Amino acid sequence: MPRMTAADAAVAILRREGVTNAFGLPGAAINPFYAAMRRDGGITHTLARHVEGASHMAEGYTRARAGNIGVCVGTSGPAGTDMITGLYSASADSIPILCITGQAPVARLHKEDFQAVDIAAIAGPLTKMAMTVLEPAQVPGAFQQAFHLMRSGRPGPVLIDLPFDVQLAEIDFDPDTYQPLPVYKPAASRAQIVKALDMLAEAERPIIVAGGGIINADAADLLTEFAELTDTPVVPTLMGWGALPDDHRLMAGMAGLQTAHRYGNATVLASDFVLGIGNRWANRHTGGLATYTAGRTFVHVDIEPTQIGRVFAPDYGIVSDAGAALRLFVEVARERKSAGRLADRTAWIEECRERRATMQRRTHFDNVPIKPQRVYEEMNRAFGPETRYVSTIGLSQIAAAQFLHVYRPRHWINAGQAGPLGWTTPAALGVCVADPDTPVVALSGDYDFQFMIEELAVGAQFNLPYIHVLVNNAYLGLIRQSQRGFDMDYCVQLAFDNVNAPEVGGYGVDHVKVAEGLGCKALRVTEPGEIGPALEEAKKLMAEYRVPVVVEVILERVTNISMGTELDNVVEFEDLAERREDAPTAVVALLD
Ligand SMILES: Cc1ncc(C[n+]2csc(CCOP(=O)(O)OP(=O)(O)O)c2C)c(N)n1
Ligand SMILES: [Mg+2]
Repeated sequence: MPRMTAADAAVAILRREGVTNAFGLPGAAINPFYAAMRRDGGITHTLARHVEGASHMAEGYTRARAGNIGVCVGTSGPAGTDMITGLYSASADSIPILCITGQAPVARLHKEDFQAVDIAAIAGPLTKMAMTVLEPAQVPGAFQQAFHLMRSGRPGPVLIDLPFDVQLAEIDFDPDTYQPLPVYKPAASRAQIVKALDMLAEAERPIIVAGGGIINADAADLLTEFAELTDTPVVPTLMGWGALPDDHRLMAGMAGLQTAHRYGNATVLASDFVLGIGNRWANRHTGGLATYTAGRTFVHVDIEPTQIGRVFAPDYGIVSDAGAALRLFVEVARERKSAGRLADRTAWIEECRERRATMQRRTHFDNVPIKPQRVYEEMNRAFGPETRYVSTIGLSQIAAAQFLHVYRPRHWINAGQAGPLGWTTPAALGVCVADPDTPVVALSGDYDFQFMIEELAVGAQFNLPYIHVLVNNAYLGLIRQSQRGFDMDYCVQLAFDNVNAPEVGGYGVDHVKVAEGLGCKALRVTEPGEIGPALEEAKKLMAEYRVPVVVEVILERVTNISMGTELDNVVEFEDLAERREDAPTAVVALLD
């Protein structure tokens, strides 16, 4: 039997489970694992500049491609606690990442050793398994189980904590005969799908709410086929955005309190039946449940049995992987179609499309300082359907969801539930590592950008080029807007006179200088007409220098973005589009 250190066995298992990349930073307590990675030579390591950054890089890496599992590695103590935010955003969005930490030697765990912290206990509620491996011979089983859990059922992260002496201990392990454990994914029965389709057939105004579970199951094509077969309009959730292309005739718009379209909400409110697939009825999607559910019948398909009924009781629940359910939905719908048993939905589809063509928000403003809406209009012009967008939270992200267009699954990469500021830059870098051939465009507000700004140096060091659109209002904009309810503007200002950069006009941080200092390229624009040319210039700079390129757009300080507390009371703050020229990049042209 081959003998090797437990750390060597761990690395051998990573390789056999398909891992080719890791994100992290070493420390004394994890050096044996780094030594094993070095001996193996098959894992490309990206050195983060902040350990939280490594965890978000791992998330970006997983989210970019079906089957990927991002691995982040850190030492004992603060490295593990830094990665807790990544474990939270991964678990909240059902994203598998494997977090590996070093730990004090087993015999010293109880002695308050240097950087000994009970990271497994801290990570417990955020992971599918969090384990400090105390016996070297358990290391292979812990890793094998980790991959089984991350891939089974509702995907999510795992933490494995390896004491220093456990990593170094020699064990018997045969990598050649190692085999991944089977993956468990519940699948709907035909009877369940028939029943759901019978309920859909009885409806007059049905919609599908398409969640991130469809993206996780790599089942966007099946969703599209099913929607087309049954002529059912689709409302993607924020995590499901891209499952159906934005220019598809059945795309009905997103619904919700913030990241939503006016026509999306109106269509949900007009519907009488909702088939939710791989979604979790997030509160920013539903708003008040009385409004959301009144007069509608609900079927909920989810891979996790305890998700059915968690937020409200559906009329019918099916426990299934989204892909397995959709395969059967397509099969039964095909049979019904050829038997001429599917309802004619022409009038309902036309009604939804009409809403899309009349209920648009205005994007075309010529104001200086620039209004944010105009930035997204210019981005729609500059970036094609192949673009992958990455964002996290803020007015910037909310407006992006209202105005940008997404055409493919995994092309809107967003920390939907947790929304940690600082997520965007490292996640974008993880996406670049996962797919160097697809253009990546990150979007941040100034505050999100300043969290984890140092990770730009990782992009410069490892030649991970992407465009980072930075919309700068020198405000914690989303929080400023929500403070209107308290009649205050308190502790949310980021503006100051920068003694080194009078040219930023009181907007505080000179992001261009910082980005350049970190080895990136950066441009700043202050007039709407400059945005388009700057984005084109950024593409050239990115190709020439192979580093992240920041395009900072100086916005007007105060712009309120549409939002509300119920689907039927979203407040509009700006003029609505009345003519085509008001929303020139809208996918469906405004009816004249
Ligand atoms: C780690 C963390 N702390 C606090 C928040 C709360 N928060 C959400 S958005 C926001 C302000 C974001 O400002 P900015 O990035 O400039 O975007 P803007 O809203 O101005 O477009 C804050 C503080 C958060 N999401 N994450
Ligand atoms: Mg801001």
